[in-house]
Amino acid sequence: MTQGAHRDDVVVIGAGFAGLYALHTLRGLGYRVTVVDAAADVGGVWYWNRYPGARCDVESLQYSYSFDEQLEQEWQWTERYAGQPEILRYIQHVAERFDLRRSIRFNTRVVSAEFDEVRHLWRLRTQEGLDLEASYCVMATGALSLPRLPDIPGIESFQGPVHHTGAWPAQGVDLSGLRVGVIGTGSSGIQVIPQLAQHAAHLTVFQRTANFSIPAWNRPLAPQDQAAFKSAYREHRARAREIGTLYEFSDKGAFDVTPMEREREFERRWDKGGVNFVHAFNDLSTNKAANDTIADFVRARIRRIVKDPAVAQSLCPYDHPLGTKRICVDTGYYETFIRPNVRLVDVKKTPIDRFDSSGVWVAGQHVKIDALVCATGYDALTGAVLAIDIRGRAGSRLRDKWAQGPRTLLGIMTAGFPNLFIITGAGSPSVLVNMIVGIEHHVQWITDCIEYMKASGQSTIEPSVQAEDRWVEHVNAAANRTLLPLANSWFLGANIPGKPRVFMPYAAKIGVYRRECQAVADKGYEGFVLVPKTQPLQA
Ligand code: N01
Repeated sequence: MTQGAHRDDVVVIGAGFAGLYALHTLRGLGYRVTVVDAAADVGGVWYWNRYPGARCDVESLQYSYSFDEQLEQEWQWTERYAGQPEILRYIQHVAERFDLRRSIRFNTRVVSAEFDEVRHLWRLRTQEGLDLEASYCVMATGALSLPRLPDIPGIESFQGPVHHTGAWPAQGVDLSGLRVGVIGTGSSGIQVIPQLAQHAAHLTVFQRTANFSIPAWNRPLAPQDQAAFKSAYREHRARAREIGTLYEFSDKGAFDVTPMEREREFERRWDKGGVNFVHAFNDLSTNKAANDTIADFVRARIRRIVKDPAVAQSLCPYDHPLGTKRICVDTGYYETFIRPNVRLVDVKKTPIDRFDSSGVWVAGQHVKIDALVCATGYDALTGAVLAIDIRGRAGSRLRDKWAQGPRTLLGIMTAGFPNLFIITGAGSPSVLVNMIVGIEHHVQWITDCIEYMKASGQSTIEPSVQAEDRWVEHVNAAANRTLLPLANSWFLGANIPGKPRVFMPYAAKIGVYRRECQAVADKGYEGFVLVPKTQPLQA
């Protein structure tokens, strides 16, 4: 053992939904587990995303753990879509209820992880100088957890406060009465902009790409509705394991009905609110002409809300099919642009030249701002994994291996990096489905795998290169059957200059994917190379 290293069976990086459930499950089976997290407490993305308006767009009764029926029944959600404070309270409640904090080291950032081929274990180093060792390393690092600030010339010279939505100060930020600039109109921007507009003296929104957004129509949850849903929780959860989120899927194509019927269906779903809107017909994600009908409907709605034709035109997305960038769900987003204290700057037409100490230069004009909010997104799916210097067999670096894009088998493991598991990573449905459904599935699969390893006397497991290659092809083929690769989205890494353009999540129904994972396990981890305890690891 490294001098002073802390030794466990499993080390888990991240104390969000994934890390906490992994800890609860593995510790419950008698494994020694340590969780490390850079934050001061549990919560993961819900710890960091405290910006005003932060809210989940999966309904709260579905965006919750299913592993404990008592927890499920006792926790009372107050709104249709829970806000960040309520979700964080829920996660804190789970940590207390299952006594999880005692196994978590907070304020601890892992900087490197190296596989020791002689001792068959992972050696981890933290920024604080702590050494950890474990037979298994579980990356519960989150798909959207490495915030990205815009690299606009001069931004470092701006003298006012700069806040990224994904690293919002825990004590909150008072922007009332200030001239505020906000960059970014993805899900975070669309949520924070209406809130900022209410408090700022003036708000300038710098939009690079217009996005499609659907009203949430959030509301308090009626006790009888909550009770009714909970009385059928087992059926709802079983269905969610098949389809992700309990949307109302249609068995009709957009052109199987008359234009009037189609319009009525879009209206009905718009009036109900939320992501369910995009499932109005079964070919909207695969047929561009069908997609045009729903995109036209949303553009007409934008024009109906925003009367200024030039502003409305800028807010209308034309450069990607609806749903190929993650659909946004809002509360009063388009209405915000009617306010007299809000100005939209379309930076595709009038690019940001540079920042200076007191504001932004746009097309030769100076826009004075006192504070800047960056809702500029994340180095998604691979960013937080590769932020750690991970070295596998023969000292090979994961950053080098993934230089042309992530390569995994089932999205869970990668060849050459034995006993390293990734939760909801690239190559799994991940961000395309309800994250908690995906997390619970992965934790269960990983736990079963570790139990199998123990029962059968195995020391290491990793994918074979051939099986991994087949899986990568399979994931690409699934994406190519949809319209998803048509947008310059973070799904493809398009938001990060130099990031390889590879569609990262697996665009299959979670039920299909679960069966694929189960089949692999049932066949004794087919496609994986297992090395028994007595045998040295082959190079
Ligand atoms: O990030 P994004 P996000 N100059 O990458 C713009 C989840 N989430 O934090 O599109 C100007 O989507 C960028 O422009 P463009 C959800 O999965 C969920 O909003 O690259 N603009 C874009 O408009 C979501 O999809 C919830 O041209 C720049 C924006 O910044 C994911 O997190 C809430 C720029 C970034 O949008 C990420 O969402 C919040 C620059 N230099 C988040 N750089 C809910 O559950 C970037 N942009 C509701």
